[in-house]
Amino acid sequence: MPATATQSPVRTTCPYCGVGCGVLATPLENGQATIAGDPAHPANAGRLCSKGSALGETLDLDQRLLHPSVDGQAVDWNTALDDVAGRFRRVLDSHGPEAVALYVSGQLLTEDYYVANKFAKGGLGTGNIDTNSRLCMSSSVVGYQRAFGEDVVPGCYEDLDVADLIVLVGANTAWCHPIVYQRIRGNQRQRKAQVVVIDPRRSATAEEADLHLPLAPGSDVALFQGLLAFLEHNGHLDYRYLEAQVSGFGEALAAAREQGASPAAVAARCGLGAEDVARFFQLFARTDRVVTLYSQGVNQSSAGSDKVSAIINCHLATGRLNRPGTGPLSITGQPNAMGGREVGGLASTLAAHMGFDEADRVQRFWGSLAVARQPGLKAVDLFEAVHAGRIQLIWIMATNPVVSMPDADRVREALLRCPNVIVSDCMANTDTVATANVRLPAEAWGEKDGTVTNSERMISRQRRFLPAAGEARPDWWMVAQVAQRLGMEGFDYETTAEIFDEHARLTAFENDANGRIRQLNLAGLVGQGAQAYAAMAPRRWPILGPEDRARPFADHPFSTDQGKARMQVLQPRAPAHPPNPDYPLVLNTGRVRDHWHTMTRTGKAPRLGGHRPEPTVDVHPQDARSLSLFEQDVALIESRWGRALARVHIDTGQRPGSVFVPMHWNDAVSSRCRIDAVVNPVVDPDSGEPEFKHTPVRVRALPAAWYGFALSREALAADAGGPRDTAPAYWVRARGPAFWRMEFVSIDEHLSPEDWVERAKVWLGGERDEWLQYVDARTRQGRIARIRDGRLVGCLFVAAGPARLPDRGWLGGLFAKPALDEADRRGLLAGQSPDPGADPGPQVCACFGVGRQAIVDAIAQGCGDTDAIGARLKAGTNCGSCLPELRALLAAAG
Ligand SMILES: Nc1nc2c(c(=O)[nH]1)N[C@H]1C(S)=C(S)[C@@H](COP(=O)(O)OP(=O)(O)OC[C@H]3O[C@@H](n4cnc5c(=O)[nH]c(N)nc54)[C@H](O)[C@@H]3O)O[C@H]1N2
Ligand SMILES: Nc1nc2c(c(=O)[nH]1)N[C@H]1C(S)=C(S)[C@@H](COP(=O)(O)OP(=O)(O)OC[C@H]3O[C@@H](n4cnc5c(=O)[nH]c(N)nc54)[C@H](O)[C@@H]3O)O[C@H]1N2
Ligand code: SF4
Ligand SMILES: [Mo]
Repeated sequence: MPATATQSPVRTTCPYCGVGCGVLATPLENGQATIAGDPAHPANAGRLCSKGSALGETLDLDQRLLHPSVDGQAVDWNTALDDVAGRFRRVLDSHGPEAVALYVSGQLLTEDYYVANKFAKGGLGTGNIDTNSRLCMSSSVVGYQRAFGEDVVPGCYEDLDVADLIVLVGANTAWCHPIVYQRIRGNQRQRKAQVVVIDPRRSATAEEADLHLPLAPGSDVALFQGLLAFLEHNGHLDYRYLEAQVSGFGEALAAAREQGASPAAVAARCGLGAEDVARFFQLFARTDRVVTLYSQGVNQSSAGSDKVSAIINCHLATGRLNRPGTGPLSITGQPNAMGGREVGGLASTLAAHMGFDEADRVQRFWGSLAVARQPGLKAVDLFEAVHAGRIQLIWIMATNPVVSMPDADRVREALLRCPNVIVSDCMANTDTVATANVRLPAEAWGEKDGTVTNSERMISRQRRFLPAAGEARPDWWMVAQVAQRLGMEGFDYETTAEIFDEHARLTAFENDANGRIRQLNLAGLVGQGAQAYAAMAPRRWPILGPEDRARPFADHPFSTDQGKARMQVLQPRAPAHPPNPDYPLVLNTGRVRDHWHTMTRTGKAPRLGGHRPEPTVDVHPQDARSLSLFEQDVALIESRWGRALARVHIDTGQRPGSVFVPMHWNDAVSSRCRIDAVVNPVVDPDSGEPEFKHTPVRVRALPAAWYGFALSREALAADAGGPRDTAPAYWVRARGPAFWRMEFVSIDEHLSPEDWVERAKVWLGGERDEWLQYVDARTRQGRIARIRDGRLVGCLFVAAGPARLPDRGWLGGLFAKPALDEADRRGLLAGQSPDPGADPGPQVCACFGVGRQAIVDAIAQGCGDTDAIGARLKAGTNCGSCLPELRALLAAAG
């Protein structure tokens, strides 16, 4: 019987990407909730992508961290907090404030973030608080500060609805910001806006662009400098705007001019076709309403800040910002990357968009606390200081650096060496939690309460709709408790409303002193009271009164000394570590559609496990040939820093010489698929943001002896030692509907099919159940199925080659059957679906579980567009995240 709702829907915000979609969550009797898009939220108007739609599947308590513990012993909160305070006291007394650090996250709420930042920079008096936004947004922060004198995103999503040209640079928006992408697509279809995608690989986003420029990795500065020179040479600059609003343009233009304005020369430098570059330059020159939206292909680079400046230069030189449909728009990754920037969570900023040169002002506001006077260490340097023992205590909150930092094995080593590692997380089994001395259970989404700011400066409420799990507590509460135990004043908060109010007051505090206005100003929310905070509708800052301003600089000077924006003098430079004979390929990394970061939450949702059940290394056919790599091989990817495994996928969308691997897989769900162990720790000199998109690597196939997979109703323990200790070299676990899935490859030639039967019994358990089994030593095949009361409970298949394995989709379907029939049993033994045509193939639509084959069939039967496919199969009709793939299948069918 379906569970019934216990109350009316709660308005909250999705905890994943920076689009910041509004969610209606309706709690159910059974502790779960139904999830729907909030039609009243301006960011999404009721839509949700695949990840947002599946939020209801992530709420169970499986793998939750429920109790505090110290050195592996469960303790009560008092003991845990006393212990943490004691550790701080000892390190502060013996080594001073520079020996302690916090490493926090854009997934904290603004209230958590404000308290953590105040604790570090005010209470402890150290700048050593950095955040995973260092890995994400810090190059954009530098770019905006350089240009505008303040970290302000000048535009908003509405600009994407009315622009005539949208340039997406280093952004796979279709997969990473799907609801914003749907707005872009809407404009492309209805208003015929042109979409240009600049990305070395043909991503899902690039597939649907009017023009795709697969530039050489890292050559963005050369491309945009070339564009600037072209615009000047052909008389497309807005000199009136430049004279009135911009400084430094003479030098900036001279530097661009040196690069030459000819599209052919620029194309040669960027590894592009001259005609494509000319088309892009002309489109940009001819179109007034241009938005350039960019993300990690720009930020995560040893030239990240310059890439941002090169884009902003082109907008300033043409006066294309601060008007509807124009502007440079960095899209933020995490739900509260912006909120973190607002409170000053980066080691390089102080608080409320004030720098360390304004420490006196912050000191006046924070009163008795001794405010830090120097910036702290940025993430990569911070973990290096932990490794070297200069930092003796680190408190990590809401981030998983053992998986997400570059040179990740060294980060793990640093944490294992550090005597005081405190981790607050809502999950128990992360690779970072495994290194902690003290584990603190944090409230998860649905339990916690506060605010987040999305990519367009819109502040929305995240509201509680579930009780806290176990003994979980809010992050701000833990920090405030420790601060109070250390005798710090100003941490006796009782509610998030109070904290938000203090943050709002700081943004307004002495704002406009000496004529310098900080655009981040929430004066209009100061003193609003708990009720108004509870009911707060989404608002976009600056918030000075009841009306919001969509464009902060439209009628105000920039936040620089003279009130003018500043163009930058730039010189293109090559990525820090070019490929070389030992490591001839470029490793590019990023995201897949249905997983979020280190998978601690999306890994729980059955419907999100089917789209990409394994990490792939995507290789161009040409490279695959020269490296003797074949589809479905398992490859070892090695760099000077480390190694990782992934399944080979041959992909014509790759740029030859580059391979792409997703960042999500980790040691909790796979064997050595943590790609960040391979990534070089090079950073941008100004922002400190790591070069995640460019590491020289070599790739070779594992000498596989056995390929196999297992499906089971119960969780599978791949690393459980089996007979003869035959743990496979490569394994990956994923969640499917009604079953767990594990894919594996073994390099052990001595194993026989019978050994696999033994192993299957260990993995699948249940000695007493009925077993179906078939082994053939000659053709090297093994098939085994466990059946209880006529139902399939688990199965395992092995073969000498990947093509000899049966389809997972058909087998997955058997788990849904109340009883197997004779044909099913014969199929299990034969390793083949009794009706091969019924094989659904890999999952495309996560919402309705529609496989590739059904879509291909529907197209063959006359469905000519996505609407027709939707009408027949429902695929693509809910969240729309699979629409690019549906269109690709339509295009492939011709
Ligand atoms: N599904 C999903 N969505 C997410 C997330 C997630 O984990 N999963 N995470 C969120 C977060 S925190 C973030 S930061 C965003 C990231 O969102 P995106 O930045 O859109 O995603 P990425 O896949 O990291 O990288 C984007 C593209 O940069 C390209 N690129 C690599 N090198 C270069 C280069 O030199 N120049 C150019 N122009 N492009 C290059 C890559 O090929 C890749 O397609 O996504 C957010 N949304
Ligand atoms: N190779 C490669 N590496 C990358 C990137 C890349 O493109 N390529 N991208 C980088 C980028 S842009 C980012 S943003 C990072 C993201 O990397 P991480 O921040 O390390 O990834 P998450 O999995 O989001 O980690 C969040 C953790 O916080 C926990 N958590 C969730 N909510 C809460 C909460 O409210 N409180 C607490 N205390 N814990 C919570 C989750 O269970 C999880 O363990 O990865 C970076 N690393
Ligand atoms: S686009 Fe998807 S992941 Fe991002 S906020 Fe909206 S629903 Fe959440
Ligand atoms: Mo990010």
